[in-house]
Amino acid sequence: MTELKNDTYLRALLRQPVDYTPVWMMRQAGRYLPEYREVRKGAGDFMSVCRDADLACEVTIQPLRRFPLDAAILFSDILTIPDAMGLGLYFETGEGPKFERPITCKADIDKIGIPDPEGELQYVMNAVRTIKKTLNGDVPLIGFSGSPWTLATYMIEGGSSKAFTKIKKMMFAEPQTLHLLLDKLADSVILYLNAQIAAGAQSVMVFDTWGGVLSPRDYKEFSLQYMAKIVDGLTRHNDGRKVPVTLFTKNAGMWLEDIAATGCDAVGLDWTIDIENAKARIGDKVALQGNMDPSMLYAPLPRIEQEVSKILSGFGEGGTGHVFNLGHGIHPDVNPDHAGHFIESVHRLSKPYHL
Ligand code: 1CP
Repeated sequence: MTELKNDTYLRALLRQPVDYTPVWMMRQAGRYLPEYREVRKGAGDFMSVCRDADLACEVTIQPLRRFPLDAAILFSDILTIPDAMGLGLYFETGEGPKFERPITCKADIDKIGIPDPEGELQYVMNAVRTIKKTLNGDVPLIGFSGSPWTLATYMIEGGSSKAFTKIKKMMFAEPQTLHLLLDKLADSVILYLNAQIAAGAQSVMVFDTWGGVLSPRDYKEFSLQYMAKIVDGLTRHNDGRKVPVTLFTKNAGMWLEDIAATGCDAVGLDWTIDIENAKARIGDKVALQGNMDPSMLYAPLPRIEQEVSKILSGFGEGGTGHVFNLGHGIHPDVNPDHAGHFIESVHRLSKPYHL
């Protein structure tokens, strides 16, 4: 078993006693850090950082040099799987991710294979191995993937979307075709996450950024069903420890009971729900991750601290089973000192909840 100097994050996910509430930030490595922008400039573009294990490791560690974060997250992207399926990922400046060959019909789906994690995606596993070695047991390493539904939105829309008309057209006109794609993606995600676990990831998270654009029935059929399949297929013990799995669907406050029923260890919350309400509904089954509005980091420091304090008291008594986080990724124009104050506040203000 790899010795861990700080296992607070893993313990909280398993609802075991901890001394304080652990914290990490979604997108904690990224453009709000000048040292990240420097590395990306040197590498030329974002995917070149992902494909180079030493650079991916460097930017993963950067936020941990600045702040006493309780976990590191692999530096990569959810779109590595569609790219490995041959869709041709590229980034247009200021416009986000795009695909050269988006999915348009059943024939496109029949053509795509399930990527070999130690083949086309070996660069991701190499990054995991390098980061794990460099962390040297300081904090746990989080592996991640996109959910099948969220990956499918990018693959069918050809990039980011606001109205999701192309994927919804397929969903309502040809549901079986979309199911075929989602099933292939679920199988791919299972292999991919299990390979990250074998390479050293000590917990995994599934990002379902766009599940919240579905109706309750469609969410269950087209997103949650496939996340449940992933939870069932994951390696849940490795290296002498449990490997906790966190599911995060943005805008899913209405469906928390259904998410918790998948058998995941933790549910990620965005900021549109009170954590108190979430805890009352599913806190006896799973840990909760979240849930400060990322825009709160623009506020003056005392206001950030007040919000941290509100969320901690909302989670309340006992305190364990809570991993503090933002409700979504940190914005690129946030002052890093505000992020530092946020993290320090969580540690300081949470201690009384763990006596
Ligand atoms: O340098 C740059 O300009 C690239 C910006 C960037 C970064 C830093 C992208 C492109 N991806 C990433 C890294 C990333 N993406 C991580 C790294 C680990 C960390 O948290 O520090 C993670 C976990 C992701 C996950 C991701 N990528 C998600 C799910 C989580 C979320 O934020 O909702 C999604 C939807 C993506 C797609 C994507 N990749 C990049 C961008 C700008 C986007 C979003 C596009 C959109 O809004 O549709």
